[in-house]
Order: sequence, then structure tokens, then C-alpha cells
Amino acid sequence: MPDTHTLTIVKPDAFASAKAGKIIAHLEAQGFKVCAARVMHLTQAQAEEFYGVHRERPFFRSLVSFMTSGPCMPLVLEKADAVASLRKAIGATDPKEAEKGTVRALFAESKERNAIHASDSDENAARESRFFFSESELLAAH
Ligand code: FUP
Repeated sequence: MPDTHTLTIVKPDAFASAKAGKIIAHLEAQGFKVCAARVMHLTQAQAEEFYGVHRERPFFRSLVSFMTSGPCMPLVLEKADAVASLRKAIGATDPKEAEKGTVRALFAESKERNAIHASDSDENAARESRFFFSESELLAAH
């Protein structure tokens, strides 16, 4: 299986509880290689655009408020079958339902404050990577 790329975001709850480093170390220990990373504070417009697919959902305003509440860290990660591999590594959206040993089971607080985002398809991984990183950063990362 060839190495591919995916996009993750270490979310503001992980920074608030000083677990961001532990989460990245956990992913590295599972074989994910960090290819690009930045710490940033999302604007409301950025959070609304990133989660635009959920605009009509009842949790949208609260999700945008949470995602703009503090720093977050988008990263491009590389591994064989990266998208599926990372989705498995992060676990279910709600940490109460996440498999033992997954990032959300270990580090998430709630369904909203759930520590980490991971792209759900190669197409979304490419789109979400372009959302946070320039073409030249992605060329260097790949
Ligand atoms: P996931 O792909 O596991 O990140 O989950 P979704 O794409 O379904 O949801 C995106 C984000 O919306 C989740 F990370 C957290 C938030 N969310 C809620 O706050 N409440 C919900 O009921 C569902 C999702």
C-alpha cells in the first residue's frame, strides 16, 4: 500500500488541556509522519467555511464557537492508506463510542470537544489541505 496524505486538526480543547503534544506523539507512534503543520486561531469565517457542510445542523453555531475559542493545529500527515488509517486511529465522533486506544477515547472530552478532526476521503483531504496550506507548502510536504 503506497504512502498517501491526509489532513488532521488538533482542536482547541486539546490545547486548553495541554494535550496537543501527546496527541501528535500518539499519531507519530502509530506511523504517521508530520509533513506540514501550523498553529493558528481560526476566525469565525474560516470555521464557518471549514464546517460549511454542517451549516444547517443544530450544533453548527456551537461548533463554530468552540473551534474559534483558542488555537488549533492543522497538520498534513503521511502514511500508507492515510485517510482510512487516520479515521481508524481517531475513533468515533463521540468519545463515549470511540474504540479503546483511539485518540478520541484517550483525549476527547465530548462529542463537540473531541480533540481532533480527520478528513473522511482523499478528495476532502486534498481540499482541506489546500484550505490551510499554500501550494508551495504542500509541494514541499509531498
Ligand atoms: P467526524 O467526522 O467524526 O469529525 O464527525 P462529523 O463530520 O459528523 O462532525 C463534525 C464535527 O461536528 C465533530 F467533530 C464534532 C461536531 N459535532 C457536534 O458537535 N455534535 C454532533 O452531534 C455531531 C458533530
